[in-house]
Parts: sequence; C-alpha cells; structure tokens
Amino acid sequence: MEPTSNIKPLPGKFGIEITDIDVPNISDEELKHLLLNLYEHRMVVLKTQGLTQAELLAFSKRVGDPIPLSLTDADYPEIARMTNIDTDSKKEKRGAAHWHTDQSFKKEVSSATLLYSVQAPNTGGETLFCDMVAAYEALPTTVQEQIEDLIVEHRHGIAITARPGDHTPIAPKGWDQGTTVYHPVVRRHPITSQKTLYAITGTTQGIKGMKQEDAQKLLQELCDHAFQDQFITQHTHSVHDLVMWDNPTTMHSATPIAAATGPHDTRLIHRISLRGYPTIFAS
Ligand SMILES: O=C(O)CCC(=O)C(=O)O
Ligand SMILES: [Fe+2]
Repeated sequence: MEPTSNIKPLPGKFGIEITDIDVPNISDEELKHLLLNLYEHRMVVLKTQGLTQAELLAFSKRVGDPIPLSLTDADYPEIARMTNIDTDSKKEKRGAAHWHTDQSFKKEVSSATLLYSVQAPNTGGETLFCDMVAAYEALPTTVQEQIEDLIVEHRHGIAITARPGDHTPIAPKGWDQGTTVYHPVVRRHPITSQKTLYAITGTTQGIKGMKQEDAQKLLQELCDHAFQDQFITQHTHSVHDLVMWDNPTTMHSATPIAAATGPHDTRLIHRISLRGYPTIFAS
C-alpha cells in the first residue's frame, strides 16, 4: 500500500492513524485506499473534525451493512450508545471486557466495527486489540498444519476458553442461546486472502469431531499463544476519534471502567458493527 503523508503508524504494535480526512465527504477512491489500509493494518484511527450520528451512519453504510440492533425505538437504531454514564456495578460486570470477535456466534460474521468517541475519560477505558494474522504466522508449521481444517463450534455464552475475571458477554435481545454456528479456526480474509486465526475464544464451545477436553486444551494453547504482548496493542480513545477494526483478522477486549462521576471520567462511544463489504470490492 502506497504511504501517504496523512497516514502514520500508531505507537503500539500495529494499526495506523489517518489525519486530514473529511469523513463525511470522502471520495470512493479515498475510501478504497482507506479500506485497503484497514485490511492491511487491521485497525485504523481516523482523526475526525467531529461526526454527527447521521454522518457516522452514512459513512458506515459505505463500508458495509450496519447490523441492526434491538433498539428500534431509538433515532438511530443501528448506533449503540456505549457509556459509563449511569451504569451500576452489576451492569459493569457484563461488558465486553474479555477477548472476543464481534458476532462470532452468528453464521454471518461481522466485517468491521466502528467506535466513535463522543466523550473520553482522562484515563482508562482503552480497547485492546490482538493481531490474529501475526499470531497465526508465528505458530510452528506443525501447529498450522494440525489446525488447518478444524471447525470450531460457537455459541453465545461463556466460552470454554474463558479466563478467570472475564466479563460475561451480554446476549442480544431475543437471541437463542442454544444456536450453534460453525467457523473454521483458520480463515482467509475475504478481501486480502491472508490466512488468520479466527475467534479462538469469546464464543468457542468445542471443535467438531474432537473430544471436549482436547478441544479446550487446543483452543487454550492457541489463546496463550495469541494473547501475548507482542501481538497486542492498546488504543486510548480521544474525543472525535473514529476507530475501525477488521473483525476477521483481529480480536479485541474492552477494559472495565467504573461509573462516571464527571466529565473527566466519562466515556461515551457511538458504535456501529457491520457485515459485508462495499461494492467497490465486487469483482
Ligand atoms: O468498549 C470497548 O472498548 C470495546 C467494546 C466492544 O467489544 C465492541 O464495541 O465491540
Ligand atoms: Fe466487541
């Protein structure tokens, strides 16, 4: 990918930052460039001038199809409002503070997720990302061969690879917790064809044709390998940042944050998760 002057690597292990970008008026050409950078670098932070919910939604619809939420009474039912305003300690324990891949409990998985920071705390509230392509490539060849054709069973709920202290995933309203879907543990990215580990925890409940204890041991070993510092980066949200990540090739985890007491520790994020890819990539 050609570097341009408004793109620079983030200080962490991976991901890039893009400045001087007019998100609401981005051309098809610029969007394609941006998305190729997203698929190559897995995580992109756009330094925006501020985005209304309408602008965020319009932009996201050019990147994929927003996954509808159950909040049909809201003005923007595709936008989740994620915040620590008025949270109680019980709710706080049920967040996304565990390694996961968005929508891995569904057959049609998420392509990308976008978080737009409306209010950011002075400290805390970071999001952690793990580069699953780098983790895959660093596996010994024998392990790559061993896992090549394995199919993982995913169900919403606590994964067999959950770690002590992981927060319990929140089930979407009306979701049937008994539904099992199957995803290969090694996938190719739909656009770049790069091989990656996919959703090795979060919703993993077993491996097809494998004894439960063997499945748990193998997935656990993959987790211990992937969630090492060398593959992980941490993003600190700043107001007006739009963070986008590629779901097939990354996993992420929120960090727990206490209830807000004032502007200095308030976190408010507008979130849209997408499936599918824009037509600019149709061959
Ligand atoms: O709040 C965060 O840092 C990330 C939450 C999350 O997992 C998501 O938006 O998909
Ligand atoms: Fe998530």
